[in-house]
Amino acid sequence: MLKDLRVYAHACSAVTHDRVAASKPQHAGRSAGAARVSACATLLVLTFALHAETGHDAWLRYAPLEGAALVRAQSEIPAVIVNLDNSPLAASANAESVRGLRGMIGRTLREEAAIPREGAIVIGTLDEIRQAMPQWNLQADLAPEGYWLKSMDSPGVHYTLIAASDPRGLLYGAAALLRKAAMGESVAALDEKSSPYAPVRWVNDWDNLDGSIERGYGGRSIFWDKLKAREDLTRVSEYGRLLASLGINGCSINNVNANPRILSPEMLPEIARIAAAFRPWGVRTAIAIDFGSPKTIGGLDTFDPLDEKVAAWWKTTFDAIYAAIPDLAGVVLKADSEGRVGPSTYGRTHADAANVVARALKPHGGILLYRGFVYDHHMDWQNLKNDRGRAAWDNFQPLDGKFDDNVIIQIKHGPIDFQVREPASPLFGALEHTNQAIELQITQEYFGQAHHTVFLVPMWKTALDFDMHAAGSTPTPVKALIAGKTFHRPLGGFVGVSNIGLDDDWSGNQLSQANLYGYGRLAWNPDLTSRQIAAEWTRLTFGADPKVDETIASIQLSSWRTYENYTGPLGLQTLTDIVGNHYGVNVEASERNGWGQWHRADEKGVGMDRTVATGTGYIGQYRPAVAKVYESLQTCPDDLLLFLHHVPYAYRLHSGKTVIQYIYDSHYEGAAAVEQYVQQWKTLRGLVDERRYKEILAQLEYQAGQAEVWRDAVNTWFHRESHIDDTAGRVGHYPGRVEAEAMTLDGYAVRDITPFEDASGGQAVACAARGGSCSATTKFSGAPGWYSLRVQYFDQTSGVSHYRVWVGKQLIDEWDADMQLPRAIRLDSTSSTRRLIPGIALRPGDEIRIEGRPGGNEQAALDYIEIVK
Ligand code: GCV
Repeated sequence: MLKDLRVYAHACSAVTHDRVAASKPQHAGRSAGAARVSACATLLVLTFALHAETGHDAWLRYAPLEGAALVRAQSEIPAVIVNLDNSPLAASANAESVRGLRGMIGRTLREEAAIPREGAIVIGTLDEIRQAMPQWNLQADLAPEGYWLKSMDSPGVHYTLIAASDPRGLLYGAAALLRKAAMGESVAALDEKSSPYAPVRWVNDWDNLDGSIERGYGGRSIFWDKLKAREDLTRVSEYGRLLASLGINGCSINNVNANPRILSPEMLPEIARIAAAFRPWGVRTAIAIDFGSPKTIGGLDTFDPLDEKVAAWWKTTFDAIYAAIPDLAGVVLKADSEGRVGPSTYGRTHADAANVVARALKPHGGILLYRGFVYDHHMDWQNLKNDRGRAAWDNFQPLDGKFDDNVIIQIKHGPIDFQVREPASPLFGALEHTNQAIELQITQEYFGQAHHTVFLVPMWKTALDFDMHAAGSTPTPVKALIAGKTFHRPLGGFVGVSNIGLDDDWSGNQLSQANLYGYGRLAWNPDLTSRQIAAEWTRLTFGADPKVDETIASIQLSSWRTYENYTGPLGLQTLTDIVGNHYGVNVEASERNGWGQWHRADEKGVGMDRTVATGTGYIGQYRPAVAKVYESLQTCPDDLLLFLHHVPYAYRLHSGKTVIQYIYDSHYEGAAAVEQYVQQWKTLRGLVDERRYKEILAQLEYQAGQAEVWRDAVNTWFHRESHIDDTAGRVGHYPGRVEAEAMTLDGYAVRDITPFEDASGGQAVACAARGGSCSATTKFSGAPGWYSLRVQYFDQTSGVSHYRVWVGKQLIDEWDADMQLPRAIRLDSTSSTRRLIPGIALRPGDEIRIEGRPGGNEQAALDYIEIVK
């Protein structure tokens, strides 16, 4: 259908052109030609509307089915829909079904109040359906929030039941039916029961009350603006709809670095408005609170959790909140972490802190997610026994069994902080009498933010599937532990740190939506494979073309490894500026400070010794079966080697390669892989709507340049530190590269760059001529032929410089440095950006001149050019 329209639109555009050319001398009268032009214009508008996808609809586009899928769906979907349940959730399920099917099969189902004598989709709880149709004799035992999609044949009439044990299940059942239809599956003979893997399936949005978002890359907050809930909360209900389609049942609406003001009485109506926007979608609202609130908001002289006044204050406060929002899901609490106050102020334990809040929530059915992300960020880096990785276990394992039943310890998937490669946190295997949840970060804080494509599902699955050997010989993967299955806990589940904001595409990057989708699908069913999730997302988001599916899956499924390859392989962690923007390269930023993200690379070797024998003892926090594998160099997996061991650069991996050569090679492989993604994506031209095609292409092209920046920076650093050459001779040798500082400079001044690895040769050139321009010139001395020119320049946020490139007297390219890169203030790897100019005919002696005109406080800086075949 879309393809047909595209062809027709093309024909129209040809007609339109002819008409314009031919019609100049004519005047009045609506000729047949004009009418045709106008019909074409209408169609073009329609076509444009169909193609101008912003990403706002995400995976709920309900695009028209095509071909056999359409024919089948039209024959299988009945004309009527009946909703037997009068809850707002069932109303959403009903409305969404009508909306989705209208979009996909082009028919609007008739809504009727009772089950008709013709085929119908029937929405209702099991009890309601049994009551309406006792003769169906429906037998099923459905778990809370679970659903049953069931085809029922009464004589001559075919019904499709969306049955559930409760209204939330109806919502999830409707979403599942729509997903099936959108995937082109038959819905004629259904008998599918599904229930969530765990009761807690939340997102945490780190939104500040002023409308900014901590680690948010998709625009400003959909919830907050200027310390109030936004006037227009449409996006909140749209977000609720997206979340409901995945089975997410709770959302914490403010930053875990909580502004205490969230608990002040004037915020109650604001929270209530947000809760109302979410409610029809079965998403219960939660809030993040500050542990010092009894003092800062309550006016008490203490927030000691064992003080009765404090307990009473929490009780009164939550009684008032629940009076306004009876279905508040609960609370998230970050205490004694990264400067937040906590029980340590009074020498109390985390259990004391958690329980005093949990007891105030308990009468209302509320739960407390108490974050396990507690560590000392002022540790002595010179003490080789210190280890931030130990912190979660050290803080919480001794308290196992001391937490109330409505407390859940929310544990980041790895022991540090969402790094590109970490082992599963040992704490998962150490809590037998305490509820736990896994915290996964959907927002790509350490994963290139909105500028790099990294599909996180394979990484999350690695953690979820990891067997902690926590109960003898029974397999105890992390997913079973956090769902409470292993130790029969009443509560537990999944928390995802969300990646959405007000941007049209929600996440600042079309492909990053897949991470929210994947998180939600895993929270419902962690046994889904990464491939299944990628296929679903791609089909729902971009349509049914198999080439689109294969290409996007191939990019997505390799993207974590690719990103790891060009950032920090072998368990080094993301070698970014951990005290700055968490984006650009800064290999040493993690060292010589108290934050504890140390990799301990020096001239002799690299890696954190976390062994029991000689290191920090972290490995001993795992159960013996796991500890044994990690402790020994013989069995420790290469991917985690440098997270767990300190080894010399010449140490040989299981593959036989030395550590240093692996570092070099993986960076080249990673950068080459992104270059390949660009080529793969280009094959989708015409198969993906133009706007999203171009946006993704631009993003991948940028990422390819940035991956090279990473490659060169990390390799340069390790080369200089280790004094060991790359056996393939690449590191330090860049064919066709001409350093800006080696060019003939007019106005440009040479600058040393910090850290040195962030610019080629450790230097760049910057132009101080305000209002004027500078130039850097070189003479081409290679063989005549076609070349590509790469200009590596610096795009800071402090202004917009203009660049022009000349070959001899011919201007061959010009552009503005106007990207908004994350806190790109300095000349470093964050602002370092590549301009690719393909197809240039060069002859020996040609003069290549780059002219930079500074704009604002940006200095039109240049790192190098590369002239490549
Ligand atoms: C919300 C990391 C992030 C912080 C975040 C913290 C946390 O340190 O950089 O932005 O704070 O984790 O998870 O609490």
